Amino acid sequence: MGIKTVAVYSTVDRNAPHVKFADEAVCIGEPPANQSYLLGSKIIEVAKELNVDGIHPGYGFLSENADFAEAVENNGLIFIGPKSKAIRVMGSKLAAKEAVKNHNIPMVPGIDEAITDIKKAKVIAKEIGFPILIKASAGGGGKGMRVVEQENDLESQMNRAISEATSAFGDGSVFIEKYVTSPRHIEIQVMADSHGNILHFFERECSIQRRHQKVIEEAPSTILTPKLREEMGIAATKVAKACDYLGAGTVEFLMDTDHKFYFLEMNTRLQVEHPVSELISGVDLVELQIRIARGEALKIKQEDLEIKGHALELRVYAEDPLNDFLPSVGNLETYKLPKGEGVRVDNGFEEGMDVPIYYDPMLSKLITYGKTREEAIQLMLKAIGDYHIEGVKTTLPFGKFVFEHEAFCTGQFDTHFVKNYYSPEILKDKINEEAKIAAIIALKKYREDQKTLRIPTP
Ligand code: MV4
Repeated sequence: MGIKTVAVYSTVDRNAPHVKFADEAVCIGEPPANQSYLLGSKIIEVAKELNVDGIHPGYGFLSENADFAEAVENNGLIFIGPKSKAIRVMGSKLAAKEAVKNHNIPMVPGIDEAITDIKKAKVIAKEIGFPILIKASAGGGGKGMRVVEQENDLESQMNRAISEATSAFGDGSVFIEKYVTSPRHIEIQVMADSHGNILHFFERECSIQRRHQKVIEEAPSTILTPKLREEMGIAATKVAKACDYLGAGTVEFLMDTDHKFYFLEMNTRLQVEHPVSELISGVDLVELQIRIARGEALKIKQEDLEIKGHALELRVYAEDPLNDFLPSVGNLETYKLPKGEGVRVDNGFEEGMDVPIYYDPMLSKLITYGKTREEAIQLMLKAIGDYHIEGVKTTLPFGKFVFEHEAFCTGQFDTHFVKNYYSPEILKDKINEEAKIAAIIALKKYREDQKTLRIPTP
């Protein structure tokens, strides 16, 4: 786009690719995020010093911090994202429910107020019907969430949820929803400009998660019909409208086994998994974010958008899938990326770099794009094989496990996939089985070579 860029970085990231790619780079502090990447006022200070026009908050860190967005606006800079008010509303699950409730958007049966009175909670739970789910209004990452199977457990679970929410978020508000037992996580990418236009860029399916951390995402979802897709797209657009949204956002839904969908929450940032939407729609979402932030109107019409092909994303983490996915930090002694048609790697590391302990240990996102889902899966398996990493353990073998799994390949999975199908033992057995095959092939090759070279055997 011809825009000059300034990167900010902490001392431990001084050699990171984003620092090299940027036209200028400024060190903003020490490695711990609260001494660098979370220092909003320091970042704004640097931006003003360098006459920056706008700040792209990325994902994570300050990207959904309403106070930061507001401070950026108040300092005469452009926050490339929604207005602070929309961030604030969607940051509270109860405020979000309140904002969308009169807009005819399907919601999980439940209440839209904080509840503290156990007697009232019992009445409501019986009305909704067990199992129910207690959720924290300020929640995220599953914190403060409690499934309750029967009335007897309600009081203790509610107290636990309240104390967990209080200590994690400083806000003990909890509410009750019907528990959808085997849902799929389907989210809609939306984009709103400052002229009243709102588009959606179809869905992403993110049901393959572990402990509320997404590992694999894809677009489109194998279970949406064109009719459901249109209904969910319209619902997502209504959510965006209800909070006067601007820029890129994601509206999350749960889909139950009867293919009924329910609005869950809205993420007011560009998400990690946005590349799969870019590939199937052919639109550069970051470019659109910047155009919208400049005040341009969306030129595309909803009718012009169509899904072409199928995209998959594997998050490559420096975590050990054989050891409870514990972070495996260290030096990237070997680090060779796969490449080729239909392969995209959004990467943050280079050979020889250390993986720092201070941040989420995501090394890259491995993304493949094919005409069909089968083609994208085959490209992914090939790309995993061509990705050479030594020095740290990664989620690549876990990805291979999923992309070869029948439940994944047939599209028959839900948010319990990892719990239902994965164990380190299965992966270990698979790795050993493959090592045995490799040894047999090596032996066969060795014997053939012996024949052609006519090496006399003693
Ligand atoms: C639910 C649910 C079932 N029923 N709500 C998890 C985090 C937060 N974003 C919402 N979550 C859930 N809400 C009702 N009423 C199940 C989950 C859930 C989940 C959702 C999407 C993807 C993975 C998940 C893993 C566990 C629980």
